[in-house]
Amino acid sequence: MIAVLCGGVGAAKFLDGALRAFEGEEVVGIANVADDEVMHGLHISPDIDTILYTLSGQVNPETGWGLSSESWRVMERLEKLGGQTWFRLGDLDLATHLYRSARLTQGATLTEVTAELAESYGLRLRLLPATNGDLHTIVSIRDDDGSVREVTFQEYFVKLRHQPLVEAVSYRSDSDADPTPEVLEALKAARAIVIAPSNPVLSIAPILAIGEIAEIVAKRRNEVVAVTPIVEGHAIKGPADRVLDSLGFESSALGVARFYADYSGTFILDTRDSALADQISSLEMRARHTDTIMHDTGTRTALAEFVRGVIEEA
Ligand code: FO1
Repeated sequence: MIAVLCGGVGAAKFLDGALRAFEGEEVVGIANVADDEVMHGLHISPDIDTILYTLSGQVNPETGWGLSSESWRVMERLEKLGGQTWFRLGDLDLATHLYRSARLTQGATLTEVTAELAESYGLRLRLLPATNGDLHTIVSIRDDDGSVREVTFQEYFVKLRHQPLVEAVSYRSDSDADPTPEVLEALKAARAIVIAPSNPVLSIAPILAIGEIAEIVAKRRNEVVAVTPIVEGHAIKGPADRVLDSLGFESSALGVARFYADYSGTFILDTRDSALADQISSLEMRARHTDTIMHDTGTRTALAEFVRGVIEEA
């Protein structure tokens, strides 16, 4: 069994390839839930939903989130009513949020509801939220007048279109943001742990902010393989490069490797960055390189197959 620490779009594509590359072996996705937010009274789990929709072949390919054949009648009417509409919820996407929110209100855990949704969307992997508790990524941004204020992740990412300068990112949890028993069991039982090509600060760090998860991953560092989300200094999607910069991490594959140095003994670079291999080796990390840009099923599968080869190198 392979456990994969996952964020949003990049992770969903990697999991799609992993299901093919690790054919016949269980793949368990451990998903970031610190982007979750309650809006309109609905519990929204964007990284989980991006994985559900991508792996069921229904994701909107242009955006990487939401559903491909979607209508927006509810949002149009909500706009007329003067409701909040900066976070776009399609009519069919709303069904997922309505289902999840009703089940949570009935007392189900996010783990149970995610398993039910994975079943309904026909997923062939186990998808586990990193925690059932409240864990939120909070972004401290500097406004034009120089003042610093804290916003939720979705406010930064969507409402402010990740334009503001990021002063800091923190991961807030109330007392019960513990890892779920299923997550701990998967991390201990996995023959390898993969850190998917997700935003290290916005998607992976919140998972590693859960103490027991960080401990197990660090202890199993020799069986951990991290895949770079940054190629030639740029993120394939989203603000990973700029956020890394603003947090003092060089927005390069080397910066990401440094970020993961305590947790991963192996780092997969893109071949375009293979010149960085020596510097990565000096972090006591095995550096391997391949084509890491996933633009179709073939490249997703090839990347996952390469990771499998690296895992089985030992
Ligand atoms: N991202 C946007 O840029 N604009 C949106 O209006 C938006 C709506 C949305 C609705 C449901 C959902 O699951 C995701 C949505 N996202 C939207 C993407 C979301 O902000 C990101 O997927 C993650 O939070 C970061 O990976």
